[in-house]
Amino acid sequence: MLVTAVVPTRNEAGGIATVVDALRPHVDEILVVDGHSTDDTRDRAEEAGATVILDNNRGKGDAYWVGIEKAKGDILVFMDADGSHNADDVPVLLEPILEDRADLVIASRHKGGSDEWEGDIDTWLRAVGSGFLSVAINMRWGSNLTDVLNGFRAARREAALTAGLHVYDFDVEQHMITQFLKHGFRVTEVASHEECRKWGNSKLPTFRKAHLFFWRLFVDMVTGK
Ligand SMILES: Nc1nc2c(ncn2[C@@H]2O[C@H](COP(=O)(O)OP(=O)(O)OP(=O)(O)O)[C@@H](O)[C@H]2O)c(=O)[nH]1
Ligand SMILES: [Mg+2]
Repeated sequence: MLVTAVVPTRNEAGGIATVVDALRPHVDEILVVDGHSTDDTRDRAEEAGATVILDNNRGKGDAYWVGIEKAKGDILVFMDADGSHNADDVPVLLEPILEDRADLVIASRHKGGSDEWEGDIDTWLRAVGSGFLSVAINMRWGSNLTDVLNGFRAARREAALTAGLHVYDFDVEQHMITQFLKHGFRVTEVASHEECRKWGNSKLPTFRKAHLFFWRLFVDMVTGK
């Protein structure tokens, strides 16, 4: 089975080469899906050996869908480009899919911990919001998830294409899970430790975008596939 890493980037020149280097031993293809960065992200990624493509400039969710469509791999690994995810955990993410126990595997910070949680009110709000969304999704679809907003995950590409994604923004993480569950695919979690962003700036203004996640939960709950 071929494995493609899908790495969404927007202005991550500071560390994209490090991320590509770290992923290389674990995957067959590295697809950097760039959101029209204004720094040297694309050049740095290409120099490091990644295949670089542009998304449609609509947000992280857009990058995910472009990556799903363009990837050559049978399994996709989604990993952020800010140094917060540990590429050495990729084999742990892949295992449930390779053993045919899951179609989507989420790296859980509740099982592996997160340095980001030792932060300010902003990170506290994220943790509480993520917990609420996880509980709501579990109650609605009978799943047993703890970290539905974590971007570090692996998916069977065929299942991702069947499930489909209809969102363009940061609500893509929870939406991917609800789409898989709606289509009867198996979603599970493994432990993975998250570190704080190591370079560049956050693209997610927590307070300004908080409504996005709750609105998406509502829409996904009341609509069909
Ligand atoms: N292609 C694309 N990538 C994006 C976009 N917005 C964010 N990203 C990337 O998505 C990943 C996650 O973004 P982050 O800003 O780290 O979001 P976060 O992890 O929720 O927040 P922090 O880690 O606190 O900064 C990073 O690799 C970003 O570069 C976008 O609009 N398009
Ligand atoms: Mg991040």
